[in-house]
Amino acid sequence: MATDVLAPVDALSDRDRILEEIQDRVLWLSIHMVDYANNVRADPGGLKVGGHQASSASVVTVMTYLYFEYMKAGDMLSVKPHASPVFHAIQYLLGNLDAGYLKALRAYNGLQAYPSRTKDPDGVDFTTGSVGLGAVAPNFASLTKEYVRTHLKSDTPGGRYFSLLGDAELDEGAVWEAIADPALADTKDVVWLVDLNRQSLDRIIPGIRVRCWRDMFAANGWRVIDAKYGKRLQAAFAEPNGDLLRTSIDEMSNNFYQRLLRVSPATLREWLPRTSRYPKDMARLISRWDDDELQGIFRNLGGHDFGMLREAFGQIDLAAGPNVMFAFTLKGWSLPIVGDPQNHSVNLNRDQMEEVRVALGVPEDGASYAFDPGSEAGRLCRQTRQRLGQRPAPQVAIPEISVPRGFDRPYKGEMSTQQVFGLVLTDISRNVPDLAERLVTVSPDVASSTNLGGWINRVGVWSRTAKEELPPEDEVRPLQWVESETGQHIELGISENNLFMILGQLGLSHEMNGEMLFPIGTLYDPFVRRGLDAFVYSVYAGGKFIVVGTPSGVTLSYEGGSHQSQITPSIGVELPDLTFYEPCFGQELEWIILSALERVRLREESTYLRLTNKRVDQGLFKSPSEPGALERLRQQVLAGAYKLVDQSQEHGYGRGYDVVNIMACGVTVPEAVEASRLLLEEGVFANVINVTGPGPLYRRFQESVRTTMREGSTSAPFLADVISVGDRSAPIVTVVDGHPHSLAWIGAAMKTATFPLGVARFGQSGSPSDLYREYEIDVSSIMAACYGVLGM
Ligand SMILES: Cc1ncc(C[n+]2csc(CCOP(=O)(O)OP(=O)(O)O)c2C)c(N)n1
Ligand SMILES: [Mg+2]
Repeated sequence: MATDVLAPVDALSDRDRILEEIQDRVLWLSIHMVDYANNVRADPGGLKVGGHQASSASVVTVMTYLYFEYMKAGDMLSVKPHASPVFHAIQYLLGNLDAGYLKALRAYNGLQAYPSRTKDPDGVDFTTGSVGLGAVAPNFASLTKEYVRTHLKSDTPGGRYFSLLGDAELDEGAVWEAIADPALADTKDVVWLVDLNRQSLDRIIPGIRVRCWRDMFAANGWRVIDAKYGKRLQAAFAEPNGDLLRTSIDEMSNNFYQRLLRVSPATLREWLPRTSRYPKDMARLISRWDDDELQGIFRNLGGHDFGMLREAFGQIDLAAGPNVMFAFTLKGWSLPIVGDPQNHSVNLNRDQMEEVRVALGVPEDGASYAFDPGSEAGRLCRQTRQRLGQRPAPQVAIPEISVPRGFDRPYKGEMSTQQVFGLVLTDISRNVPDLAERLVTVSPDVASSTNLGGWINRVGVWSRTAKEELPPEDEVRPLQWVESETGQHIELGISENNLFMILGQLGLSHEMNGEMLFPIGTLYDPFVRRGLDAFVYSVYAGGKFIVVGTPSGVTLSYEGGSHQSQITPSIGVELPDLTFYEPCFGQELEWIILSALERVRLREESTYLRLTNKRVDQGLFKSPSEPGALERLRQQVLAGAYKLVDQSQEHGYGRGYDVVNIMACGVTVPEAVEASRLLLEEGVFANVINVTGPGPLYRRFQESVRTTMREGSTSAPFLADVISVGDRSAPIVTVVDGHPHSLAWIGAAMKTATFPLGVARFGQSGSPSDLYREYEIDVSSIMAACYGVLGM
């Protein structure tokens, strides 16, 4: 059993030596993975595979330090997109990744180009790729854990959240939107590590940026820590006249410093004195080091020095609030491409690879790149794996919550879907306690105007700070804003990016904390565009949530073109792992919300609901009394469409009659019903199909296409359950308060002539009827389109 007794690696100098050995191997593995993918693996297409050796090299020291010394079990790390090889290299050394994957970076079924929670095999904590988003995800994950802790009182592991980000990621507005949001201000267990290599993709980052960033973090309450100079450089500063070297390095531009990284030792010796006010003293100072020593000292930045990193990590104070460390590094550290301003996509050639392999003491190709288990490095790898636990973590069981299919509540009179949304939330809080206790709503300063008021009055607003006592007020306000640790609404500042980021992390609580949450976010529908990249990020990363865009379309009328959404239906239909609905009636929406919550529970999909503040006559919805028929209708609503007006059934018509199918979505359904009534007077039979969910409907079409491609035919043609055989060749008019393109495909799916109506120009202020007329989604336009498509 002797091998299981792990000798402690205590003495710091020994430890640093072992860390350096591991770091060198991590560096080798990272660049080897990129090299193999580009230069060794068969590439039939001849297309560049890509990968980032220089970006990886700049973080190998920090990541080695994190994993092999600092991190504890339960800690989570977001790794900057271009350092994915470093993450996988470490997982390989820890025994969490098979050696075969070292040859499969960017390969089909291999390792993804950028770290992916859902697609990589070795337990990525945070998906990254779109710069600035993965960087802030840990802050939202930390907030989520805090929410879980205060509500479910569960034993979620008390991990810390690290974000290792590229310095140019700080150019992204998403970063500052997150940092500035009051909801995130006091997240305590968050540490950002900025890989300050002072290079981005195209250029060297101007020095002024770094000074501004530090101030901006500090102004937002962050503790700012520097790992600027390594211990060797610090020792050099401590020499007589050493402060001359410090002043020179501090004052030289980033461009100048980077250039000096690439010059010969002789040139370095010649140019360094020129940067000093006391050139002779500087020349004397540096003359005490030989060429190798001088170059080593000049390059010895804090982010590549374990001693300095240990000291900087020691300054982290999690009780004080979020921490940020600026780790000064070199892009392409230890590689021949170091400091090259264009090194972002440059990879080493064969000779350079070989040179680096020898310099790093790596066994010849073909041998295992793992450490001998009996070696010191091998032992530290094993200790580290025991400390951090295995990856990926085992899956958590789905909670047994019985989500009802409906509430049997009648919807009467004139109601809007936005109003019904509020009622359904209240019904859940009254009737389904297991579900309600895990339901959390979020809104970027539009909670009341998106109808969350009733829910908020019931459940309160989440706040972790003690409430200030105010003098009593007589007036009873419709929206009571009671803040407490048990509130279930999280209010954000106006940032749609933050909304989608938090939805993604709340929506991953099941996987991250072992406690499922049912997150529902609301925002004005046009501003889905504003948060779109974060929306895509959160869905791609595997978050499961519901987002409600309301109000929507030109129906928002008086608010004008800047607030009227138009392209959002297309976003809803096209985003994978998302189901998009735009129902018209209360009963439909109730069924849809409950089914969306069930799909969150089953970890199947997220849902996007496009709602409206326009009230429509609920009497137009006919609820069958027979339970079987009612359930069939519910299924059709969820599957995306059902027939609301069936002229064949109501009035009968035979062959040769003028029949048209109007497929209408959301608020346009009553217009379509009225057009149908008027058309009947003219002898035209216009059925009305209520498209409740363009998303699932399009998916059904795709499924029928795929089945036909695979099997030559489908058992039932597309929409056979909704449009009967006799009506299948009838022409179609589609109507949506959004871009007509979003439903235009239905003609191809039905193989029949189709006129798509919708809003294809920017909107403007006016009453709904003014605008419906202007954008031709009113009753007369629908009638005209029916005549047109019938060729009348
Ligand atoms: C939103 C977004 N825009 C652009 C890119 C393309 N891009 C990839 S890396 C990069 C520069 C990154 O620089 P930095 O964060 O400093 O990382 P480094 O390569 O220096 O490690 C850019 C612009 C991207 N991935 N995401
Ligand atoms: Mg950089």
